[in-house]
Amino acid sequence: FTLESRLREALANGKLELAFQPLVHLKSGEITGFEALARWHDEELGDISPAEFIPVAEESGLIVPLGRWALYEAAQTLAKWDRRQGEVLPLSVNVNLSPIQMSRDDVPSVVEEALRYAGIAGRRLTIELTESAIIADPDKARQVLAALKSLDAAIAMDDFGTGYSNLASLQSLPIDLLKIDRSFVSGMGEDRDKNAIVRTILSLADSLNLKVTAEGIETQTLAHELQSLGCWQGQGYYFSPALPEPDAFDYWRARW
Ligand code: G
Ligand code: G
Ligand code: MN
Ligand code: NA
Repeated sequence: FTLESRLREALANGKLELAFQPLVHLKSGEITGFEALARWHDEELGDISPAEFIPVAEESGLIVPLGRWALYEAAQTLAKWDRRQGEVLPLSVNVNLSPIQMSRDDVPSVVEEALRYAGIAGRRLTIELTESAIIADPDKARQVLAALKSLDAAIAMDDFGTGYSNLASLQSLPIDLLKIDRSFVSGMGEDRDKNAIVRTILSLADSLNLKVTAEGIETQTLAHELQSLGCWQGQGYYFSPALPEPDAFDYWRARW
C-alpha cells in the first residue's frame, strides 16, 4: 500500500479525527476558542503526524475532501458544544486551509455550506492560511478572502515570520490576525534575535491594527512576557496540547 491509498481509505471511512488546542486570551486567561488539528491513527501504522500526511494529502489532491471534512467537523463540534451547554458559547474555532484549497474557486461556498449545515455564525470561524497561500496567486487570494469576510469569518496568517511575507498584502488584504510561529516564541527567552523578531511583529501588528496569537507558549514566564508586550492571544503546551473533542469541552468548562 501507499500512504496515499491508506489516507484515502481513512478519510472515506471516517477514521480521521480533529483535536482541539485551546486559544487563550492572555490578559484574562479566558479561552476564546480552539484550533482544530487533524489527527490520524492507523490500526497498523499507529499515529501518523499531520506533518507527514498533510503533504501527502496536498500532493494527491486529497487535501480538498480532507479540508472540507475538517470545516464540517469543526463547525459541527461547536454546534454540539452549544447544544450540550444549552446556549451559544463565546467560543470560535480555527481551521487550517491549505494553499491548494485557496487556489480553488469553491472554498467560500464550502465554508458557507459547512456553517449552514452546522447552524453556526460565520464570526465563530477563523480561517488560518500560510503566507504561501497568498503568494501563489494574490488575485485569487484577494477574491477568496473577500468572499470569506462576507461570511463574517476571520482570517489569520499562520506561521507568521517564516515565509516570504509581503508586508503590503497584510495591509491590502482583509487579514485580522497574525499567528507568530512557535520557532520565534519558544526561543525568545534565550535568543535576543528571536525576542527582537517577536517584538517587531507585535509592533507591526499594532500599527496595522491586527490581533496577534503567539504559538508554542510552553512556560508561564513566556505567557507573562508576551502579555506584557501586548500580545492578544496565546497557544501552546503551557495551556494545553490539542485535545480530543470531549476533553477539549471539559477543559473549557472547567475554566469557564
Ligand atoms: O500540531 P500538529 O502536529 O497537529 O500540526 C502539524 C501541521 O499540520 C500544522 O502545520 C497544521 O497547521 C497542519 N494541519 C493540521 N490539521 C490540518 C488541516 O486540517 N488542514 C491543513 N491544511 N493543515 C492541517
Ligand atoms: O503548523 P501549525 O503551527 O498550524 O501546527 C501547530 C503544531 O505545533 C502542531 O504540531 C502542534 O501539536 C504543535 N504545538 C502546539 N503547541 C506547541 C507547543 O507549545 N510546543 C511545541 N513544541 N509544539 C506545539
Ligand atoms: Mn495553524
Ligand atoms: Na501554525
